[in-house]
Amino acid sequence: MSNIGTYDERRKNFDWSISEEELEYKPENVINIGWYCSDRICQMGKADKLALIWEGFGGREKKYSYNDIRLASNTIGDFLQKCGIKSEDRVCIFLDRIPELYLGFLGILKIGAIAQPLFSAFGDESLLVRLENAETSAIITQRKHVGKVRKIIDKLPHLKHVIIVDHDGKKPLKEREMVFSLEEAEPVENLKIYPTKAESASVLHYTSGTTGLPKGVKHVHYSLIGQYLTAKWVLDISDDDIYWCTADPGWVTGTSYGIIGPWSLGVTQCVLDAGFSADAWYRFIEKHKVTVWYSAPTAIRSLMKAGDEVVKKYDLSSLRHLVSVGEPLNAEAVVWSEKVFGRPFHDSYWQTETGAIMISNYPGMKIKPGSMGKPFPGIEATILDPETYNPISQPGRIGLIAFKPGWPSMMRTYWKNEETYKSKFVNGWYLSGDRANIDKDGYFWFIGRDDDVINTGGHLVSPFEVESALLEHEAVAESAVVSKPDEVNMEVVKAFVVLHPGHEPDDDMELNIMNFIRKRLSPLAMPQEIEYVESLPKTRSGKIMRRLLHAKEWGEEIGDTSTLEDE
Ligand code: 6R9
Repeated sequence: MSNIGTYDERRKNFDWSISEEELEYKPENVINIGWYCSDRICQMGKADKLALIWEGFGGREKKYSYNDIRLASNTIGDFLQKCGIKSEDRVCIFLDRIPELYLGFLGILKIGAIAQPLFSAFGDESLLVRLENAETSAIITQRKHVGKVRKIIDKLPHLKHVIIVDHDGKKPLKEREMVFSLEEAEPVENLKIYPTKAESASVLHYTSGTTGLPKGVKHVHYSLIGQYLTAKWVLDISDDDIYWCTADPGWVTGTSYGIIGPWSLGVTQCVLDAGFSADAWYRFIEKHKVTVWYSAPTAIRSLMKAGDEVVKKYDLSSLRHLVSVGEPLNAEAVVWSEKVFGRPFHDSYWQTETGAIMISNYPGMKIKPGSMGKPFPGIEATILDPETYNPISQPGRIGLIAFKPGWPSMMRTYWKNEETYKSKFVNGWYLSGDRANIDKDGYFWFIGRDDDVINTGGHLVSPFEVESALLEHEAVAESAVVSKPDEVNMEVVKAFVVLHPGHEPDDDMELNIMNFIRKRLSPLAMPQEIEYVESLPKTRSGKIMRRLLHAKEWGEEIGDTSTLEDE
């Protein structure tokens, strides 16, 4: 029997107090995610149980019990406090998926500070705008990433500490830099846990929109109530599972379900900090006997591409439940996974802003391949008419996905951007910014985004950010960025570029521009193709008509061009 039992029954009798009671939380009490994910599990008699099995490049392995993660997070929290970090200060984690990322996350929360995880492949410009906006006090990083911090530190007066976790003690430290080694530090047995309440800020995740700078999505400690129960009912995690979430905690899936969900349930989880290959992933599942696997469509499509033969080389019989998130999960991928793993991938839909899974396919519920499933019990979801913002009652009609506000893990605001936060609510609904329809059985079918944000391999990229970075390249006069179709990543970034006179549109220039973006922003934001054009289509008011370029790439109808400048 699955944890959720029968979906329809759960929906009928749902109250978030189910989660509060299981977590022994009473309104107005202290609620600290760092404590819930380590100390509480130890107090429940599971101190010696494995919390983390970590594997790095070349098969290097480390294991941590719940008592180990309790002590390690105490030790990091204590160190931060001694540096002068106080409650609500922002502490950025800029690390590869090494144990310090996971343990540091808990340590930051334990002292009441706000964790700001950032993807370690980010370039200096991506890092700068996010640290500037959050007025971050400290950054925890590695030797190999510290160069990016050094490049921008003069522009960051709030950043008082650059903490390097793997310093070899040889190279001299620069201004504001300091060394912390988890292995060498004296373990701190007793740390005073900061008495955070339901509405105390916990995590700040940055997400990209069509326009403007990335937005800092503010979450609070009460989000645990949602993350715990969704991990239990959707991912179906139980005590003796071995759980693997393939997402990086630089993104919300990697924190909500790569740290908080599984550890608040006291389960053993695995982390693989190595590059992707089908063999490496299957070997990892076989070796650690992974039972529950949370991954993403791009990874699944890459595994499909690697073929069925490679699957047969490994014993994957431990796998019990498979779930996917981040982008549309095509029906073929569901059918394929059923064929080769004997289990279908269950699609789940949610956002950085929602903090936890909103729509999903549940264990025991009939899956319609290609559909996202149904709203989580306790979540009221609808499709709104894009003109009137009223719910659409006819099955199959496309509209905007919207949710009735009030679930525990909902963002509380965009950092220093209350106006944009408010603009997300209309007629008492939260607008997701995605389009879908609902069939006659209540299943949601994803159609697309309602903005220009590019979802490449499950990662959101802002065309505006890439266009702005392109303009900083000396050869680029104008640019427009759209997505183009891609077999594995669904879509990738494509840039249209007008060069300044005197610059040649040759292969060298293309590579040069691509690398410029990769270094400044990230490998994800790097255009996979650059097309040189004489001019860009613009509206009479001078705005670039991305819609036209997008339609051309996707072979779609161009639609209304009546505001085009050249007509
Ligand atoms: C958790 C996460 C959110 C956006 C979301 C939507 C897309 C997520 C999806 C999906 C189709 C799914 N998305 N899950 N699209 N099917 N099952 O991914 O958060 O990085 O904020 O992205 O991703 O467009 O609005 P985030």
